[in-house]
Amino acid sequence: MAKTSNLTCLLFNLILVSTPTEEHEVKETRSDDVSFSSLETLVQQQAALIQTLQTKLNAMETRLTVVEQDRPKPEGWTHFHNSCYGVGHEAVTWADAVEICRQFGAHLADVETSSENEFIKDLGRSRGFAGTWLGATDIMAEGRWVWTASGHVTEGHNGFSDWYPGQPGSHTGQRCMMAEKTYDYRWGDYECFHTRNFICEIRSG
Ligand SMILES: [Ca+2]
Repeated sequence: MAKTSNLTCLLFNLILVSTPTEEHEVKETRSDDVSFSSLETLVQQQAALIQTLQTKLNAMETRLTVVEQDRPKPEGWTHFHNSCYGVGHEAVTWADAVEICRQFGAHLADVETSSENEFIKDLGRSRGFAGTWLGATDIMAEGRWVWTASGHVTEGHNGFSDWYPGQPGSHTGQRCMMAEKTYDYRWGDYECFHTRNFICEIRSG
């Protein structure tokens, strides 16, 4: 009798262990609900944090613009429209010109309009420079000429471009833009190691 009772108990326990109960399934469902709820809360917190950071970034950019506009321009530089320009009176390589402009908080000049183009041409023309380096290069992607200051391509932006006919040429290694005297200061591409004068630019608005 005792053996029969023990066997019955054993079978009963086996059934309990091997058969998933409704209660067990409910517990799993509740666990999923909790996890999803936590994830949802986390996503909302992250979205709020991103919004806060974006607001702070916008405020910092506004303050930076104000500081840049208030910064006194270097002595001897010339205002024209929304920028001022410094003329490099020493002939240096394109890379040196980039670095010298950077030391003034400026960039090697980019040309965005025909009026700015004429102004920059005259800076070189009036001094009789053999050429002036400008701030465009295709060193990152051959044939794709980009103004380093803005990242815009030299053709198409503002609908303005002033390459001399046949320029930029197909010669490899000519990766830096120059306004050259023999082209009446229209644009040509040259090896960056040449030494030329240069024009720096600081945007003021
Ligand atoms: Ca410019």
